[in-house]
Amino acid sequence: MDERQTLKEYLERYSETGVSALAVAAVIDAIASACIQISRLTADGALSGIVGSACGTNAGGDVQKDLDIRADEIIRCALKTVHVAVLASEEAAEPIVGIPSAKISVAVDPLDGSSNIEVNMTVGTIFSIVPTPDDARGAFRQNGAEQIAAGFVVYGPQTSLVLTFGEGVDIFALDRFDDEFKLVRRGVRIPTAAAEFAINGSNRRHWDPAIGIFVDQCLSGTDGPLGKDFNMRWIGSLVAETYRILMRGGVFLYPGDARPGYADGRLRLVYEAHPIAFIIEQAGGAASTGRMRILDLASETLHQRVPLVMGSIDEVRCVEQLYAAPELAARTNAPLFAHRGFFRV
Ligand code: FDP
Repeated sequence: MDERQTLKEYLERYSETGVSALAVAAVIDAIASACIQISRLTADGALSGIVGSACGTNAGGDVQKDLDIRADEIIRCALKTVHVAVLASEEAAEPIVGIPSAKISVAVDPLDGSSNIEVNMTVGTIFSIVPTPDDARGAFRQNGAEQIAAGFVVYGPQTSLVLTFGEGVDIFALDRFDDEFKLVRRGVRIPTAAAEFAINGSNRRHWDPAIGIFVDQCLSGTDGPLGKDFNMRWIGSLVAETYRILMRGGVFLYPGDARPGYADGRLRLVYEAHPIAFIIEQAGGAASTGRMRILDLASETLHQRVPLVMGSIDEVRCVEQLYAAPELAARTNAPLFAHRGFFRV
């Protein structure tokens, strides 16, 4: 018999810690149920009518796929059953007001990585739970450090839920037989140093010098200033990259670049970078824009973008140092990289 703790049991225990904990637990339970439905749709694909076709454009200007829209409907429907003051979704231009007196508000990316749907690659759902301020309109203008809880679900070979309440990171796997999430990892820790990096290298010519230098340092391996050989991965799905980093370390970069509209990168602060940064820090990693800590940032607009560099602390700090003094790094490394750089600075 499987003795693993279920998510429901885990949330019951957490909800005993206070009145607001009860509300938070109810919200996570509702999101988890919605994610089980989304997991089924993702796994069934064309059999459930999901083909990954484009249906329009969302408020942030991204192409919306059929599963983006279905996932958004499922999450909204699930959250109607619990006490949420304001719900922000990547798929909605404006926040949706629920029960204004509710103590918590929720931001969600219903389906992250949706350009991967039609190629049968991992996608996911990201969520952030924040306290509702006196003026609920300010719910998503708080620093990321104010988050009460955050998590994401990856729909991969396994469906896994990653969760933090600000006291470490635990992981649950979906038991498809019982239709329940079960605890499989407690207190996940990211190695402080790692030798794997993830970046969309096709944007190389648009990057800031600091990013180009860092990537060249990784590519130069044991001959370079980082003194080790790096492996490279790019899945194009933030949730999948984050899960990999939680499992074995590494650094993920989606920097700002010179393409029109990409000055602050591609990822959204409120429902992508904030929750991912909270999780990464709680697992002992770091999350930064390259210039400052993500959790110290507050959003001015709901769909605001932000550069994101996150993962193993040593590599994130290395990028921050290059941003602090790019000319120094360029001077130190230029001769080496002029010869060996794959992506030349
Ligand atoms: P997507 O647009 O497919 O939803 O959240 C945005 C995101 O995916 C991330 O999951 C992913 O890391 C990134 O965009 C992929 O961007 P590129 O198209 O530049 O590869």
